[in-house]
Amino acid sequence: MSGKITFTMIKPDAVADGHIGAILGKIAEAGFKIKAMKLTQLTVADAKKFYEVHAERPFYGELVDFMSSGPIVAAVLEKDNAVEDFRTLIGATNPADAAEGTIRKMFARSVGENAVHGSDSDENALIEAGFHFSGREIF
Ligand code: ABT
Ligand code: MG
Repeated sequence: MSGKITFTMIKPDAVADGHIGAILGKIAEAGFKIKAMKLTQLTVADAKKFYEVHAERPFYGELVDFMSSGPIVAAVLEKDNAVEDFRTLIGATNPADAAEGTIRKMFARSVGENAVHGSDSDENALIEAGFHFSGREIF
């Protein structure tokens, strides 16, 4: 059993496609508690910083443009084993490879516009939560 916190974003594609409510429903149904949440938009600088680890990858430019293209929902979620269980719930990065019933299988457009983000480690969950929320916005 690992940490209790993960960080998620409902990405611009899923917000534009009207899936906020359905995705939050899946998240609640899976037993995650919402600790912080807001509708916001990443600037180009925010998106570059958030995805810095991918700076050398060929898809970085498109990724930054996409992630800053429209509003997102940012949220901090709590559950036992949060990081791993949330990544199971969202499914593989490429929706074509994602299991039936996962959020990406149901709502993602493509590998580059894949509906949701989930932190990939306990350490990154805390960094990402701190990137979007101050202490008094996390309950
Ligand atoms: P994130 O939750 O967005 O971090 O996705 P995930 O951890 O599942 O996958 P990674 B490898 O971190 O992908 C980051 C973003 O880059 C996009 N991407 C990835 C591509 O567009 N092409 C690719 O070939 C790969 C490997 C998918 C992710 N984001 N979006 N949107
Ligand atoms: Mg990732």
